Amino acid sequence: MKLTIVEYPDRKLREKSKKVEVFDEKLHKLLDAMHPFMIKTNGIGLAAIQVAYATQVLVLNIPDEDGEQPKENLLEIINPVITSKNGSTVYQEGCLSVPSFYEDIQRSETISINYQDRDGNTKTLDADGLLSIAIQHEIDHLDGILFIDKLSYSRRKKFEKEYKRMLKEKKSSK
Ligand code: QAP
Ligand code: CO
Repeated sequence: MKLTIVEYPDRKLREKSKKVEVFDEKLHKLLDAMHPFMIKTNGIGLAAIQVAYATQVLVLNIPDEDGEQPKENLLEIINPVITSKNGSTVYQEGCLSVPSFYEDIQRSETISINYQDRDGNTKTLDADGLLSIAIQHEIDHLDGILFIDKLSYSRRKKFEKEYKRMLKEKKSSK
């Protein structure tokens, strides 16, 4: 299964992802392709819509203290629902779909979620730190929301200018 990244300003990223109803081979193939794709592209989190599949599927692999991303730490999250959130934290976020741009974003510090695993089993997870931030970032993707949507008006304008220049340079170097 060959995957390609969908990049801003592609309108595909604004689609609302559909709930997974069948936990079959097709889903497993998608999950099995998303993880190596995420690692290869230097990601720590990836939503299916970022590779053009509008389904509520996320993979997350938060680096450990040594910066490694062993497969044992891989989290596959399907149909997530946030059941509680607490506190507030700021982190400099990026996104594979918005390459080379990073900005401070405010989110809840801790969250609890309900979700399903690849076999449809229901799970709960309490997350804090970078995992909590990453899950919130990825769940936003399922609703068609990008981290740049959370910037102030002036920072968003600065982003649009920088990003457009970057896209132009990319094109002219092709
Ligand atoms: C979402 O982001 C996230 O610009 C995952 O050139 C971000 O994996 C969760 C990436 C911050 C928590 C905190 C971005 C790779 C990867 C780039 C990513 C780039 C190459 C972003
Ligand atoms: Co993202």
